[in-house]
Amino acid sequence: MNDMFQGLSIADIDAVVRSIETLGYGVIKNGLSEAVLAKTRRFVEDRVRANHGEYLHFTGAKAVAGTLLQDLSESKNFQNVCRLIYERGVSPSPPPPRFHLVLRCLAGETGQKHAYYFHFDSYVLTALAPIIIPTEGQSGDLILFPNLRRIRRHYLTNLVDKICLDNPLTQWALRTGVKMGWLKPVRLKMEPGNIYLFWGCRTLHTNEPCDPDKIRSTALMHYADPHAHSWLRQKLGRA
Ligand SMILES: O=C(O)CCC(=O)C(=O)O
Ligand SMILES: [Fe+2]
Repeated sequence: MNDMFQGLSIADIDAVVRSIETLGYGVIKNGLSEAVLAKTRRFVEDRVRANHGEYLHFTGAKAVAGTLLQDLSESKNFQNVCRLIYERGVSPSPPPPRFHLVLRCLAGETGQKHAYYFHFDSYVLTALAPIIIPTEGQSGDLILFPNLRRIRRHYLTNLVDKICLDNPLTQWALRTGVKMGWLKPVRLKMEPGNIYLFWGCRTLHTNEPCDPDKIRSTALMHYADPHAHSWLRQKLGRA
């Protein structure tokens, strides 16, 4: 069968899960072909140019059609890899391999506002494929404080965490701590072609800025929402 993603052996999957647990992230090296990267790069460059060189993001399968997010999310091999990582790392009963897809394009002055926003993802596993990473000036590294908390079983505890984190004072303290070197996150200089994986809902993370005249673009596949059926969340109508 013609699948754009090669898949991994069980030993490779185990190594990725071990790496996520110990280093805080795992890498699938050279999992993407240059052709698939090139068409996604073109997609990003065209859209950013049309947006006068400013920040953009695309969410959902329709919005990212024609990019590697479509190819990867439809790849049976990639779906299997995520399911197996989840099974080994979290529980033997993974949800169906459906992804929340986001393509981010940091650029221009507006791009600066989308850096240093520390957060936990709402999904368990985050797979990140860098599309364009600046090679000069600030590279916009991904920074991680891995596995800080457990998966929140209840949406309410997740919400309390969010309120504690999502305010100017906490964000300022984290940003300052990182810039001054008082806090020592894991820092990833990402390379297009690789796929980076981490427990998004357990790992406090953000990206650093890049220079305003450069594009930094990342494709994100978020897998397994632990609060998909939360009554409270539905009532509050929150993401
Ligand atoms: O673009 C990145 O490097 C990370 C983005 C991220 O964490 C997110 O969108 O949830
Ligand atoms: Fe995130």
